[in-house]
Amino acid sequence: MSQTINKDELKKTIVFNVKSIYRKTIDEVTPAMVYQAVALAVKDMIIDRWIATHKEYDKQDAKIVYYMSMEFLTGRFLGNNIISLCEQKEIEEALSELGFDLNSIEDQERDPALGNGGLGRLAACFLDSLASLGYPAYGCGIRYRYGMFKQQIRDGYQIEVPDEWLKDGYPFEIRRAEYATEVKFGGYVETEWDGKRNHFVQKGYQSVMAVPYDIPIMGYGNNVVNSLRIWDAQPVNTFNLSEFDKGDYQKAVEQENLAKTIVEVLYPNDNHYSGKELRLKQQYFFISASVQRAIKKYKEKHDDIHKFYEKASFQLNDTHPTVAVAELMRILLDEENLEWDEAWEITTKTCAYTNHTIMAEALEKWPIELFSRLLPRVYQIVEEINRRFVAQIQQRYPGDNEKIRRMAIIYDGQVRMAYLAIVGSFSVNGVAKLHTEILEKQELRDFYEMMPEKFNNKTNGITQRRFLLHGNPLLADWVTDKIGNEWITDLSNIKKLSVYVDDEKCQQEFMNIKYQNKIRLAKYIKEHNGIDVDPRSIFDVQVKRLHEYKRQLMNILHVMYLYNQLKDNPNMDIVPRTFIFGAKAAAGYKRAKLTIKLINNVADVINNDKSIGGKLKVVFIEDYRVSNAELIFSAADVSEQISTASKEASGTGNMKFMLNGALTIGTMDGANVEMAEEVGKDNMFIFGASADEIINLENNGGYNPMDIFNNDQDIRRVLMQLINGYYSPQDPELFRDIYNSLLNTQSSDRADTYFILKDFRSYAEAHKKIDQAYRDEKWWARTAMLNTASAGKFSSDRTIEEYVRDIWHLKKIKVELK
Ligand code: NBG
Repeated sequence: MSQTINKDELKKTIVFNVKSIYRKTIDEVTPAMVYQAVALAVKDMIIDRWIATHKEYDKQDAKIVYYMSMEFLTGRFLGNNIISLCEQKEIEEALSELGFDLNSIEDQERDPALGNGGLGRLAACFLDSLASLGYPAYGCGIRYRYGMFKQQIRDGYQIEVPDEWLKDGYPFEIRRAEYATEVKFGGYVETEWDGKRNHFVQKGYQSVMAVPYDIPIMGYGNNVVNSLRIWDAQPVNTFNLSEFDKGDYQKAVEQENLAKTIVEVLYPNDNHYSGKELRLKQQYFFISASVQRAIKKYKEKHDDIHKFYEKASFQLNDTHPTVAVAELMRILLDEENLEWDEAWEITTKTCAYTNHTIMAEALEKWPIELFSRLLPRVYQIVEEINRRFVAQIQQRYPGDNEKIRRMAIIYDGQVRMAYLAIVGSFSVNGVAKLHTEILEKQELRDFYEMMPEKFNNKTNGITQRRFLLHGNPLLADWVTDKIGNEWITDLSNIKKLSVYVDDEKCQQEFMNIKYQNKIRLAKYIKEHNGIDVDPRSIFDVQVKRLHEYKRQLMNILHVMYLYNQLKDNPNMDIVPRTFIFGAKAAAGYKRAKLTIKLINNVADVINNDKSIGGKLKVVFIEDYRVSNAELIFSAADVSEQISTASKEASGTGNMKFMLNGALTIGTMDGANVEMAEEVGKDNMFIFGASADEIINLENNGGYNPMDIFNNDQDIRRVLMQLINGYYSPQDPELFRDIYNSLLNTQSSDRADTYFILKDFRSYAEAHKKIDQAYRDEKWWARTAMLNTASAGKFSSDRTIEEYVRDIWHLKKIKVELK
């Protein structure tokens, strides 16, 4: 196993791979074929390190964290792996000598898009940090055959196209059939008395085989390679059916269908649960397989199951994997034959839960009818957990039935997964200071009061290796040139840039890099949207999932307002601005999709209006995903983080922009609050109502958007343009729903649920300040650099160290290569 790569050998390997995979010579192949050949060559370089890492786990008898998540939004691996090997130059040269360009080869990779947004991307950043810091970890997830849909924009509307990421095979994964595990659904539970105790046996069930595929997660420059283990489903061999079931053809067919459908597709909802039966099946499927496997692995080396938690932590990424609490109990009770109290102690010392949202519609609740039918034994266990917990509540708060109503795991015919997670875990964390505070004081107040010791905060982070080193190579080189390369593995070093912020030459260099990146993005926009944008204009960007609370609508309404001003006064002195959007809407989220249509219609009108002299442009980037995100963050001047205060748990895009030297326009929400602590409020454009104000209005009323509509003629004009056909002449009613959402009290929703009109004026003011500030080139350059220099706290390495210190208590491993 050699540490360094020999360029000539590499060339030979690539040529050989092309031959053996495609029966072609290197001068006959397409870039997609070269990608496969290079990826396999890189996998060859990884494989010994991967094996060595797992040998080292065993040797150290290391504690492992199992990061359990329905979503891992990893983005492409080739580029990241090459960076982690620290052999970029060699590989680049080898390819170029073969007549290929590394960037365009990387472009051939389909993003593994096994996630929706923030939560899934966070999981991917965490895996990168765990490996780079040398901590033993598995990511446990699902190998969806179709990941997040591809978005096409046709006539301004979002169209969802299936994402066939596995079509040509995924070169980095390895099938581990030897670890296949059976997972059982449905049937009924029989109790068998053995003279001493009851045994619970699930009968008449359907089952599938869970077959794991491992994807290597390379640490940066340290030879550590962890695994992302994603489970595929296959039909069980019908020969395995019990005697009773043999010949049951119907059942065999059903089992086959179950296996086919269960991992078919990722639910495309972000911050919103769908309540679909198949979703619960997916959850139990990957959790049961992962928990069974973790126990088996432990038992290979240990015989005292009571100490399981000393060697394993399960981190539950939101409520989706919460069934792990009950599944671990089931295995300990039914298969390890422990007593309840023993099993409960182990479980509650193993599981830890991260809450990622306070949005009510995201908190999963399963009807007990469905839950108990699908998971009869697991349901029994949840009932018992609930019975004991309710008894505790009664003991602590005698006669307080309100408490039980508010806290019981099973209530009103539903299983409340967040409460199961809290009760079954030793740690409950929020993802930014403000968010954790809101959990403690508002959403989970009762639980915090009863078990404050469980609660803690872990402010999110991002990996600088993908979002600066890989995504912004020009800036990365410049930073290294100035302060050395320690920032790559310890981002707190980036603070050292502060000494250069007043240096005019550095300011120029910094802004010149930004300019180069803007040219790169402008080219991408031209190629993909056919729109010309001027890289000298301010690139003002909002990219994230489309959700009402994130308020893309407020952004576009403000663009409409600016456009009105320009139409009234074409000579108005404003710095040319390019408003860039990128966002997928959940397929069934009508208002979100209509907002996309609105953005595109506004874009159409504005971009084609010669009379405003190109002072405004609006671009909706199709199919926003990790790979184009890297281009976008590096090219942004202004970062839009404008959620209704209290609603965005943390945000992580905000950090990626900051690191790349964009200035934030934002509310005091999520991690924006901590960004302001780091860089100073004066170096951001903060606006809008505070979380306290919003929560107060929500609880006590007193907000009437109609007052604003009546009193503010600019706002009124913009809103009227939603319903007078200004942006939809063929169908003036098209945007009526959006108009109504802001003004009319419909059904249960309060009008303007997300306080857009309330914050509009202060938002517009903040934008005016941006316009002024941008004219002062030195101030802007200094502030942009200061943002980069102040982003040190927001590395996911820092976040992971905190999880390790407070929750997982892992030890670092070292992997030496011979
Ligand atoms: C999201 C929040 C974001 C946060 C990410 C990662 C869900 C349910 N929540 O604010 O909306 O940054 O989680 O923690 O996806």
